[in-house]
Amino acid sequence: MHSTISLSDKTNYYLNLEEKYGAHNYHPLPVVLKKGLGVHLWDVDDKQYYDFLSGYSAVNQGHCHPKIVDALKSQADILTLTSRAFHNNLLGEYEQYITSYFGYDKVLPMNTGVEGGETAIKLARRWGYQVKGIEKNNAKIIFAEGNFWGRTMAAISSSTDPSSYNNFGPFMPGFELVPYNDLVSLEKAFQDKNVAAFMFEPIQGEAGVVVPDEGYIAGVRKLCSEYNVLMIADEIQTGLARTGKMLACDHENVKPDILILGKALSGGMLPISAVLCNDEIMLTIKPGEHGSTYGGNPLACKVAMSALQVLKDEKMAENATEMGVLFRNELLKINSPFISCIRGRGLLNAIVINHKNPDAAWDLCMELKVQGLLAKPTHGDKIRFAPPLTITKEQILDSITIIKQSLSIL
Ligand code: IF1
Repeated sequence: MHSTISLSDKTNYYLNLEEKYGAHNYHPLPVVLKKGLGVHLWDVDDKQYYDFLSGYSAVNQGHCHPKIVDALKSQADILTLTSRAFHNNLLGEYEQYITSYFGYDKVLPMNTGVEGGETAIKLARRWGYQVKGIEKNNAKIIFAEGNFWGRTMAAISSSTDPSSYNNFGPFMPGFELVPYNDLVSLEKAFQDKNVAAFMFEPIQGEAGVVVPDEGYIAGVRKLCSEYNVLMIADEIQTGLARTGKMLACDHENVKPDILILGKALSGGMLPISAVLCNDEIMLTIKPGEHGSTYGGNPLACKVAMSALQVLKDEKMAENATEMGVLFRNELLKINSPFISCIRGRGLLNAIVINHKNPDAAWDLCMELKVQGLLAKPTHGDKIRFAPPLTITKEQILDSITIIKQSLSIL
């Protein structure tokens, strides 16, 4: 498709199966992985790679973390799903664990990240009607341009990316957009009394790791409090130690009204998401008004507690801070004319490629793959670098050597 490279027969066998029998809703790098451990992945030809994507930040704890695998395996033998028609002996303990971990009254467990977003919006609308006193069906939710929170109809209804929403209409009403990192526009939008919530990412992931100005998150908090609008932080990608703090909002000592978690909440084991907030918001939803077959299942509860405990025990936020600084500094030292920008926080980083060849970012990722490092281009010219948070100094320096060598093909 882009540059021509030779792939093994084995690799081609798997690519052809997917091409023939799977929906064509992705354009992956042509590598077929069969094993992972820590920061490493192995393909079907036993070639080893550094993983610089971490399953889009779902495997912050590293691949197949032994403690999380243990939690999964041991619980799988005992009980995996009851549905919420009955109680299970792990749900309450998990709810107690995660609410005290993050300091909220209550949690609502779901599965995928996008379901967490949907849940947050339902809570905000309900709160808008019952607590704030917005007239029936008039509630508005504000989003930031460039947002990404998933692929459901509601999620694409707030999207400004045509490849997300084009030809999927009609869309969800009651959503409005403001520019990201712009408090003046946000305050303007808040003049409308029907605004129930502002939902945003403390760092925009899909947009290409867009880090807002210092003070933005605290500014959002201030405006939300001032105008009685709920602050909803989507920390599905930025959360759980990725940016060097347990939550990206912690960088500005801010507590959102509604916190959405996903991805690394399971360390890559199974889809687990959670929405946290206090009683005034959470208790507006009554029995029968929201839920999910798998939400709060005992297997997920056990895995999530283990995944969260591992983050703390192994000081992964601290390591993300240190390794992130080292990584960006070493990248800067390469001093490549083709890297026009290096940005990020902790181990959520991206570079912007500046090259006359529009396929340069893809070609670079293909060369990185040859050299033993996996990363994926996004929006044509950006490459995200987000290894598991367990990465060591030695491994960072080794990765930098690979990146430096790979840049020489451009
Ligand atoms: C795909 C990017 C990452 C998210 C935030 C909610 C969700 C996501 C901030 C939904 C999901 C994904 C999904 C993945 C690609 C991806 C992504 F490339 F789009 F930007 F992570 F970097 N909020 N992010 O980033 O969570 O329902 O998927 O569990 O292939 O769509 P989900």
